[in-house]
Formats: sequence, structure tokens, C-alpha cells
Amino acid sequence: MNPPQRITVIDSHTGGEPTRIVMQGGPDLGRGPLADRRARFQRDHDHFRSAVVNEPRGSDVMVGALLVEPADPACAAGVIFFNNVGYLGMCGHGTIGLMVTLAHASRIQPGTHRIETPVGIITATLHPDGGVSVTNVPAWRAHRAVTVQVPGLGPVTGDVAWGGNWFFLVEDHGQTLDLANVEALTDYCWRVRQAVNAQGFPEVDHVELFGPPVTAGAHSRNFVQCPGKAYDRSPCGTGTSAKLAGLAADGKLAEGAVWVQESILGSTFTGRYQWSDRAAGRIIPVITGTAFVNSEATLLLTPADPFRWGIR
Ligand code: PYC
Repeated sequence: MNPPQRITVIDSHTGGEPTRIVMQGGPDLGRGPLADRRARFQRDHDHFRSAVVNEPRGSDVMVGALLVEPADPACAAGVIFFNNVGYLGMCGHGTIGLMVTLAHASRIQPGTHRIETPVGIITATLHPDGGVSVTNVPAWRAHRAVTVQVPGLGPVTGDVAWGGNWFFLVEDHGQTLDLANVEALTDYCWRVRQAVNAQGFPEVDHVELFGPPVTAGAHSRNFVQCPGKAYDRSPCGTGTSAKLAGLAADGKLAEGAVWVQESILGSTFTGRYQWSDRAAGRIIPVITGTAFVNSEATLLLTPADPFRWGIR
């Protein structure tokens, strides 16, 4: 019997959204820019992505992260995020989980650290109380008030914005943002995404709905559908960044002011921004949240197991 391949992981959750960090046993992607290494990951090792996050070891909601040597030696780590269907540019909840995981593994101390991602270098501060603030890549709204005709729903209007991933953000949707309504919200967002992609925005892979908050002190509640149809249990760091870009562009939130974004679960992130290029509507978002490590494990990929590469 051939021995199993062993992959060491640490799992955490950020506001309810899981992150599985691959600490050891990942593929060798070589050196160079992380965008190139992500392309290599996708081309040559996509089965590894599936083995780590898909059933039977994971689930549709699991976000994975492969730790790699950063190209820039000033960075504490390089990271490539992935999910049940592919790869993410950046991941806010995942970066908060990464920082708490690296601290748990005694690889970092409280303080500010540079982290390399396929879409740029970010900084993340691990606070002494365990909270994490992520200074994201620049965010901006690319298109305001785009109306798409959605089969079965009619016209839906939203903004197209970048916050480290591409989002379609909808305020006026007539949906109830409640956990009890997840099935209907999932169907609604999926239809909207197909229509948005068909209308010339194929890059949009997340749909984000907004509504009134429930938690005291929050400014808004959201429901975020991820590329593989699962919903984000956290308020979504890149989605909150995209939201901040719209608020900044509309003059609805001042530079440095606090925005508390609540998830469909009621977990919260605090967001603020600084202008990076006011004329171009570009902001630098800072997202703060907390994560908890909930498992250390070794995944075993047995050659005889027909599902060793996950259920795809
Ligand atoms: O927090 O940025 C985020 C995120 C993206 C997908 C799931 N979470």
C-alpha cells in the first residue's frame, strides 16, 4: 500500500466564515510574482485545491489559503486564496484568519506585517487583543447604477466595484436579509450574477445585497454570494471594501469615519478608508475583525481513495 500524502492545515473562522491555511504539504509553485504562481497553481495543481476545500474533507463554504514564500523579502508571508470552484484575488476574512493562525503557530507577534497576494501587497496588523486590521489593495467603483434585466426577476440595479475581487452591489432588491431566507437569497443572487455577466461584466463573481442592520451599532447588513454559490458567513472583507468605495464616491462616508458592516449571521467588520486617488475615486480600505483558530489537522490523501482529490 502506498502511504498517504500528508497536508498540514490550521482551520479558523472569521465571523463564522471558515479559512483553512495549508501550513505544509502544498505544491511547489516556484518563485516569482504571486499572480504567476496562482496561474501555475490553477494550471498544474487544481486537484490539490479541490482536495483541500471540497468534500469529503471540506465543504462549499470553505476558503483555503496556500502559504508561499513571498517574492518580496519584506513580506512576512505570501498567500494564495482559493475556494470550492477556483481562486480569489484577495480575501479579507481569510487574511484575518491567516494572521490569527500565524500567531497561533508562533510565526508572528502582534504588530504590522506585509502580506503578498496575487493582486498586490497588503498590510495586516495583529492587535494585542487578538483583533486584526487589514489595509487592503485599492478599491474603486467601476460603474454606478447599472441596470440588468434578470430573467424571472425583471430589472435589477447595482454598482460594479473592485475591493480585491469584483462585486455587483445591490441596495434595492426587495429581499429579506435573514438566515431563514438563505435559499431564496441564493437563487436571487445567482440569477443576478448570470445576468450581470451576460451584460458585459464577466469579471463579476460576487453579488452583494444590502439592507438595514439588526445589530446595535452596525450601519448595514449584507448577504454576499461567493463565486461557487456559497454565501459568506462573515461580512466579507473585499465586499466591505467595495462598499466603502461606493460610499466614498457618493460622499456618504468621510475619510477616516467608521462603517460597521454586519453579515447575514450578525457578525461584524469595522471599515474605514483613506483616499489613495480622489480624482480617480480610489480608496485604501482598512477592515478590522476577529478570528478564532478551531482546528489543527493533517489531511490524508490516500492513493487508493477515489475521492482523494475531493468531490468535484
Ligand atoms: O472576506 O473578502 C472576503 C471574502 C471573499 C470571499 C469570502 N470572503
